[in-house]
Amino acid sequence: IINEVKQSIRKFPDGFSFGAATASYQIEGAWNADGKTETIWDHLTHNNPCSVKDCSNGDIAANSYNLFKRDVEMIRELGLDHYRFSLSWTRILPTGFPDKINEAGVQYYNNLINEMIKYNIKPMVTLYHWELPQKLQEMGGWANPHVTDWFADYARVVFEQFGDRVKYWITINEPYQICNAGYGSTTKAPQLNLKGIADYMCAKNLLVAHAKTYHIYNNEFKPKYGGVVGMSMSAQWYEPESEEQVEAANEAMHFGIGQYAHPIFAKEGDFPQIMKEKVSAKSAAQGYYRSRLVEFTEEEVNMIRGSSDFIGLNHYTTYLSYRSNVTLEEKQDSDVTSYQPNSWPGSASEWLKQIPWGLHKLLTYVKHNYDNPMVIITENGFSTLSGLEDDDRISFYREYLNAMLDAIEEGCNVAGYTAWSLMDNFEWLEGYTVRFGLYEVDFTTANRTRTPRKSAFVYKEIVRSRALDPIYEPNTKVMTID
Ligand code: PNW
Repeated sequence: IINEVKQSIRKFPDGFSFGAATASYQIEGAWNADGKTETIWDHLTHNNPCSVKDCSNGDIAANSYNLFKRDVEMIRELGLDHYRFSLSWTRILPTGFPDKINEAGVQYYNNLINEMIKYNIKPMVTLYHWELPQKLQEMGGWANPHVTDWFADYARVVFEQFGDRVKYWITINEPYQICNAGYGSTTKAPQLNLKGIADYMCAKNLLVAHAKTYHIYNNEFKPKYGGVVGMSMSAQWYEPESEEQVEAANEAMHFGIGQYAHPIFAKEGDFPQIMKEKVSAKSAAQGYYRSRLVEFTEEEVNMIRGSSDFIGLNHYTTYLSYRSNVTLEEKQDSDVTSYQPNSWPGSASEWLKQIPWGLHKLLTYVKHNYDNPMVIITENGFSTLSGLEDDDRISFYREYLNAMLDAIEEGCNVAGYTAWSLMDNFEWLEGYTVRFGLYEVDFTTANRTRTPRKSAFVYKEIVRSRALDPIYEPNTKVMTID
């Protein structure tokens, strides 16, 4: 039997890039060190602390601001090709604007990048993983159209400082969480809770900001540095509950990944037609004088269309969808309900069920709807409670990687895979109650000791062998750098 298994071991394509990801607020700590100023997540956790499950915050987090050398050591232990991390806007620009560049903040990221380059690890840098400068929020944040220039100016500073060494850029992480959650609900900063209004203003401005940034890089930096720029989309899969519900699930996709991917990757650009129609009709019926969906000008449609070299997919889970009669009072513009059956295998997070075939279907959807773009899976991972024996996480990674290989064999253009996360971190409103790390972090000790979980050893073997051995059992005694 073992021989049969060994013969069926699947290989990853040549040149495929393996990595792991983190985000600045979730790991760095040092929230006000060396000139850094307040962001919307500092503001939320300090002013509304118990909207976080354990009333915790990211003031210290995993203390990566001081422990970045250990982080790079972990990346070397795992043998990763790339490491995806994000920059804190106010660490670099304390006013939010380029009038004052904070040398200490720039130095921190230079130290981290240089340490990675020294060991041949490719930096994949996210400019914005949810930490808007608080002062910019007070001026409306992503709902203020001027944010498109604030963001583009920040991006230009970043390209000037780090562009010589960073070849993979992600402008923005998960617009859906920024706008729909942060502006349309209270589940992310700035907890504005203006669903159907502020989330759509945010969506428009964010896409324009992204496109301006893409064109700045393309015109001014790409000729000398030759890197690529994309965006990371929250990309969950919506499966029809039955054969009759194909249209409903399709609508859920358009209101999910489509809201942000369609304007960039679809041939015709712009928000999906179904979104434009539904929001416009509902707005009229509700007594608004114009559609709550803030529409793009033709010039903006053209500027946004094609403004990415690759699509970053943050994929975790799958939902079942069916058509439902949503009333005008419900403030929901899609006429679809989505849910996860209790029978689906769960994780430590209520929303995260393990459905690997959802990734296969998602990649197929992206290939068909967006003209087979280059895909980088920029996040995929599983939550547990603390503890080093994480067989559930191991099976999650194996099965999702297997589903990804199904898609690649069918011609999906997937160039890289990034595990979320390198280490345990501040999980937003879940605080430190759930863990996503390949490495466990001990948040009770001052030195935030990092210890590899069993999944770290298995992932390391996958990366080393460039293959998926379904029965490999690691020796978890010693982690080494090979
Ligand atoms: C991502 N969902 O957020 C973020 O990019 C990370 O910062 C975060 O730590 C990680 O996933 C785990 O939560 C998501 O509801 C939040 O499907 C919600 C969903 C997906 C991703």
